[in-house]
Amino acid sequence: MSGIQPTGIPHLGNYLGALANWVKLQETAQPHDELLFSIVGWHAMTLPQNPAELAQARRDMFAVLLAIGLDPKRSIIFHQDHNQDHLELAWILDCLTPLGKLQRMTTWKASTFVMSLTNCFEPYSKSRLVASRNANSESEVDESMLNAGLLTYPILQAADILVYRATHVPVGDDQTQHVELCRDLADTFNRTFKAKGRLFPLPSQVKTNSKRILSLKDSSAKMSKSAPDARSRILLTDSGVQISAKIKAAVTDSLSGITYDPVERPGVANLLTILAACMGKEDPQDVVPMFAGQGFPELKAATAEAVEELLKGPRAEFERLHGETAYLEQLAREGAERARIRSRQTMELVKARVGLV
Ligand code: AQP
Repeated sequence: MSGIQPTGIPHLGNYLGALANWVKLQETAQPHDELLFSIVGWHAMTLPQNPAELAQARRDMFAVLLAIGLDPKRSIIFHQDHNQDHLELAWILDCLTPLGKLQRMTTWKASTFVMSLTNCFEPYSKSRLVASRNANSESEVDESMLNAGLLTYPILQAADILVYRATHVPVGDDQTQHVELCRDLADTFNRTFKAKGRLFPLPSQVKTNSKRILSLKDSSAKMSKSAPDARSRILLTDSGVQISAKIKAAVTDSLSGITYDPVERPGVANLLTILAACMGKEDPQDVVPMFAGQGFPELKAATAEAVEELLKGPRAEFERLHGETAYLEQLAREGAERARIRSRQTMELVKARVGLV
């Protein structure tokens, strides 16, 4: 089970960090494995959203998931907000979660600081983004001003997983703490309502080798859908010309030559990471020898070409699919129904255990 927020067209970071792995999992799964991939609209609401843009982003995201190769015959692809069981379980888990546990989440702790987006030296966190949008200053923010969803969304994430009694969660390192919380909540539920034995398996995080892709404009931040500068990210739907222009304008440094040094030369390291990932190489060091005696123009040209090669198939498929509204809606309905059949079984057992029959 994994999910992605409909907060815009996915970017290269989402693709290399998550979506490409989902497709790999689908290709390598055993016939009895069940795969669920969700577009998590309720999570998107933790940030202020324009309703028309959110509606469009939900539709686009569904088309993107098909365009990259997820197959609705093999995987259950659905909108989280089409299945109320997530919310019902989230409430029950809310009532089992000490407030202190949520306040210790690093994503929440980051929300007590306000930094301007251009100056922030850590990857964007939602909380910081909200805080900086709302307060527009660099002072400490009063956490009582932040919306409650920012505090409790890790519980909703746990419910997204546990409502299907999922066993494996393919997510990046930034989600380790949330998967730990999910395991804790599963264990707490199992121990609190143990009359008929353990109900929830403790899900494991499936770690991938994929690297964080950084913003093309600010190497101290990750590439992000919500970052204000559109030139900081490459979208899955960008044309070859747009890809070249964005990479040409990507930040590098004032040193000469090409070396891989993520600490001293994060901008160059980011381009090498992107190039290596697009060429199917795990270690960015492996592509450094390609640029012996060369400089940034050659690195940028090779990176743009590799990105275009990687994205042109999904882009063409997205263009073909995204106007097929009735077809996409039909698939979304079917996906949600398949998801509900599974979650309903869990919720019947949950409700019987807690006494809400
Ligand atoms: N820059 C990145 N590099 C590698 N992986 C990334 N992911 C996100 N950004 C990068 C991974 O993509 C998956 C889906 O992300 P999400 O949309 O659910 O949430 P996010 O991490 O908050 O992604 P964004 O793009 O930054 O969205 P916004 O701006 O809306 O918050 C996750 O597995 C994530 O690790």
